[in-house]
Amino acid sequence: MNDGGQRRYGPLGEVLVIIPTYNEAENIKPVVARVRAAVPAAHVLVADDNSPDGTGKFADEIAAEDDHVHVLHRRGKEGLGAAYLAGFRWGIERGYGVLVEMDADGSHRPEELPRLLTALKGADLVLGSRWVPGGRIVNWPKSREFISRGGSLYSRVLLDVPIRDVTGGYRAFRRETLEGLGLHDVASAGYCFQVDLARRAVAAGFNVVEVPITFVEREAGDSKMSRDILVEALWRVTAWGLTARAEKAGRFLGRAAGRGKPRSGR
Ligand SMILES: Nc1nc2c(ncn2[C@@H]2O[C@H](COP(=O)(O)OP(=O)(O)OP(=O)(O)O)[C@@H](O)[C@H]2O)c(=O)[nH]1
Ligand SMILES: [Mg+2]
Repeated sequence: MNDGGQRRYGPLGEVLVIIPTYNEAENIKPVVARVRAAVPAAHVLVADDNSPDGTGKFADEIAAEDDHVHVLHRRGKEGLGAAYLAGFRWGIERGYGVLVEMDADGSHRPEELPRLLTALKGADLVLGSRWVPGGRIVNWPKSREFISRGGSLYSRVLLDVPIRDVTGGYRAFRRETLEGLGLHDVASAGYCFQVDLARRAVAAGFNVVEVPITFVEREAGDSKMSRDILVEALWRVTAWGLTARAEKAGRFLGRAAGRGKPRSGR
């Protein structure tokens, strides 16, 4: 994307893997164990929205036995975006150098995390990507693939971001990158949160690198994907795209009007 090759990057610092959960009782223990095995030095923060199925309690049980595991109990279901924002704040306050986004359902394989972290040594933000060469999806119905590919294409064209997988949620951020995204006014609740962060990173001039991943469909628990989430993504992405275009046109017209004016002064 940007020319990251010219930049010098500092050491990564401590890694916090943030896992947002809503009703992931069957998945939470296996996924945390896999993260701890894949990157033993990393810490894990489970951001649970008071799941009725007891996910938060299972997370507490893991945390009681492992000082690298932490739990953020939230009041109720407020969407993926809000859970990540709270998790980022938690991690930044405690001085972590790298903040990772990962789903609880095993779709984002913890065993691939070392590759994302290696790429982050020379980047501001690393995206695990299904739609770059080497990226794969396993057991995904055609309908989901169509929505995901379509959503990425729509966002890429409308928002003018040179990213193949704009909607993916397996990501590693340097803390300085998150601090440079102006997160205080992020309002996206559902999956368009990921598109929002990607477009902010590109607009801020950060070096965003896509690394191929194998995305595996969840085997246990229920999807939280809903019509509301898709509708929110569609209207927000469209509104961002149209606003950016209107601003561009405004700047162009402003410059053209300036050129038409008689010169003042000499
Ligand atoms: N804290 C919190 N986590 C959420 C919320 N909605 C979804 N999640 C979590 O976000 C991650 C992604 O959600 P999924 O339901 O797997 O979404 P998906 O991958 O598009 O759908 P699947 O096909 O079911 O895998 C999972 O870890 C969910 O438990 C929410 O409102 N709050
Ligand atoms: Mg999932």
